[in-house]
Amino acid sequence: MFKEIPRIEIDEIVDKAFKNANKKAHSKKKTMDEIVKEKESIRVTVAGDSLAESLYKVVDRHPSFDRLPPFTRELIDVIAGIDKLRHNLGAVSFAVNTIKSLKLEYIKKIRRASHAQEASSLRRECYGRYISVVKQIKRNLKFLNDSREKLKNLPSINPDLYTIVIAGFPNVGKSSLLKNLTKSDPKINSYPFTTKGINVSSFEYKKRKIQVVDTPGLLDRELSYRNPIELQAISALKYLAKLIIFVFDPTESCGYTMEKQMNLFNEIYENFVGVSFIKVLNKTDIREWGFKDSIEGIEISAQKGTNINLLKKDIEEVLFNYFEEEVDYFGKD
Ligand SMILES: Nc1nc2c(ncn2[C@@H]2O[C@H](COP(=O)(O)OP(=O)(O)O)[C@@H](O)[C@H]2O)c(=O)[nH]1
Ligand SMILES: [Mg+2]
Repeated sequence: MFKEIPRIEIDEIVDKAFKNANKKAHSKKKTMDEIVKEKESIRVTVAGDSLAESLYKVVDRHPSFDRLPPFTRELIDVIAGIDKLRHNLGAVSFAVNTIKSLKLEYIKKIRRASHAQEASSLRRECYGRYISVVKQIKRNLKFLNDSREKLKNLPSINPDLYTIVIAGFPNVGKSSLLKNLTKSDPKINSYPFTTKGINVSSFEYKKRKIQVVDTPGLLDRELSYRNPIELQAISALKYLAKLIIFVFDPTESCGYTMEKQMNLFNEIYENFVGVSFIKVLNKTDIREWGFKDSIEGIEISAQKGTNINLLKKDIEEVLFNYFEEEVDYFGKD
């Protein structure tokens, strides 16, 4: 989405505008004064149009933030700040309008000029004012260039798909489970707010694509340790997640006690209201290491593939209920 937005270099757009203006400045008038006046008027017109167009493209190619899916909007807000984007786009819009009115103002002035020299000096004056308008929005353009760089690699999570999020402490087996559930290698997307990248994969359920994501750095630590950006990223997940599979490691070989794991589960459970949850106890293949199964959940081995089909059945039940309800809601006879 943000790849379509042009990067603006002020020198380039000014240069291009004035070159275009020179190229197009032809006149078939008879007298020298008339020829110069016509050429200068064309220069002012073409340069103004070219500048306004270059700048307008930046504004126009930004998405309409209000119409974005909430997940995407929240992400953009985390990464670039929607209020700031709006403010900077507003400044660029204003510059476009200023250039357009300068153009009209100088076309009139040049028409009224009494001789060639006056027309040329008016044109130079107009160019000077064009440049100063563009320079005034230098910082706004820099902000937009920078945010474009940050946003153009927005991960390819599709907010319109039913999404399952895998949560749990590091090393409990989330990535292993993701691979096993989807039987394909997850795409790893980098996210500006985690250093680790988000894994995205999918499987099919009754011809529907179900998206599964593993979010290292987000749902793998207590919320109380989070900085505001991470918290906002987590809140973005609330718009995305329909089902959370929480992975426990009852062997505690991940390095976290079951008590800690239970606390994290409770925290996430309380925060994701209206989301379905499935609890999974992983690493049953090394049960002999000690296995604290005081918690109810589906006992699996993500590594060996044990009981993945049981887990799938539970997932399908959640999916079934969700899509049945959706059909009811939209009024199937
Ligand atoms: N024995 C055993 N090891 C597992 C199982 N699932 C994951 N692991 C191991 O646990 C470690 C962490 O797994 P990973 O999937 O990367 O966990 P994540 O950090 O939660 O994504 C790796 O060394 C895996 O090989 C399992 O079912 N059994
Ligand atoms: Mg992982």
